[in-house]
Amino acid sequence: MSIIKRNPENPILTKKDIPYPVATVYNAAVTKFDGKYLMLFRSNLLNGRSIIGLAESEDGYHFKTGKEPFLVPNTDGPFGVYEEYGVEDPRITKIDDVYYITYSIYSRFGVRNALAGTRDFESVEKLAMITQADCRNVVLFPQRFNGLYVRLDRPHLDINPWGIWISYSPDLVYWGHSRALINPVHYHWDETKMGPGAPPILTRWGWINIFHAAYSTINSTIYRLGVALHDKDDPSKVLGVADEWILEPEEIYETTGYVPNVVFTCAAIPEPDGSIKIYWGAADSVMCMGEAQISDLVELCLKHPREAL
Ligand code: BMA
Repeated sequence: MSIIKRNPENPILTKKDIPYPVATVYNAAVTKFDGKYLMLFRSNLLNGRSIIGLAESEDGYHFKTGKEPFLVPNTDGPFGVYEEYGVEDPRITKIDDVYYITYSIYSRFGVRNALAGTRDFESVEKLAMITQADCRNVVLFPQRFNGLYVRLDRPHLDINPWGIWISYSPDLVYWGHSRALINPVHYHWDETKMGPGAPPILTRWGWINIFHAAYSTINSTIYRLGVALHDKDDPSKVLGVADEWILEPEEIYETTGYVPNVVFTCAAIPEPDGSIKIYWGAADSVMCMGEAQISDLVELCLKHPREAL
């Protein structure tokens, strides 16, 4: 039996639900705000470039979309230069009273990552561009460690398959002390590349890091989800990386679409009963979700681990 139980109503959000013209709805951030679930989802416009829309839900399963997009590329200033080709794959982390949004920005200069902030999901302020090219998948931890903010990300390398790194910052803008934490394993389901997925979630066993990884076959590249556990007080200590994936493309809405054979996450929400809601984009076309037990994910990391590096 699969460790993640798919919602029988999947896909939970598609382009048909969006009141403005888009080709896709996927790779969404989700957070709890004011007693509701708020989702920021990526959509390709009909010219192929991406914007970010807003949806909300009472129960985490049924989402209603806002009338207008929430975050779109700037057309001038420094953000305008680097967002020219679109804004993609948001993640939300609440730190103190601010909901921080990290997202990928594309331009002729490559892909890098930006940071925005909101307190109310009505207005949003773009704060800084926080990586150079080429890097993607920045997720923030929701607290400071020894006074420093911490993030996971995924730089692009020439001489090694791409893996998960950690960095530190005094102010969320300037980042350093970077080091590699989890690398793809040769001839394994994550061998082509991997990257952070949902912002890390604190459990009594440590931080759960739900990531994505890709495996290239002669036919296509398959994106699956995996899980790792990091030490509560020092997230650079990886306590275990589950050897097996936790989700792979199986349903028709995951195996066919804009990019077939993709499940890709930017969000997971822990619930008080020990379950976790995991949200994923399927085939770069629609939004899906499913549920798991946090203790099962932790057990998988600790019982059948593989080497982190
Ligand atoms: C990655 C990113 C994701 C996308 C995935 C599958 O490299 O571009 O946004 O979901 O590929 O196409």
